[in-house]
Amino acid sequence: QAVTRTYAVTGMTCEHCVRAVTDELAALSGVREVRVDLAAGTATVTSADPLSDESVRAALDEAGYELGSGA
Ligand code: 9UX
Repeated sequence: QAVTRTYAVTGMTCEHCVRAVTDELAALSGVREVRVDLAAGTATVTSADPLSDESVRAALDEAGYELGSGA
């Protein structure tokens, strides 16, 4: 039973950012699919189990971006 959630991501401004965010989130345990929308500033993640906000925040921070509020 996969879980899909959309996160607001602050700081993405180009396609390289999209790649960096996608790769970091894809590396999290249990993640099956990541779709990043540059224009919307969001990342939609499908995972086997719900991800903790802390792990998502840490992954984004690792890539140089921030977990925003909302979305
Ligand atoms: Mo280029 Mo996207 O520095 O941050 S990777 S704008």
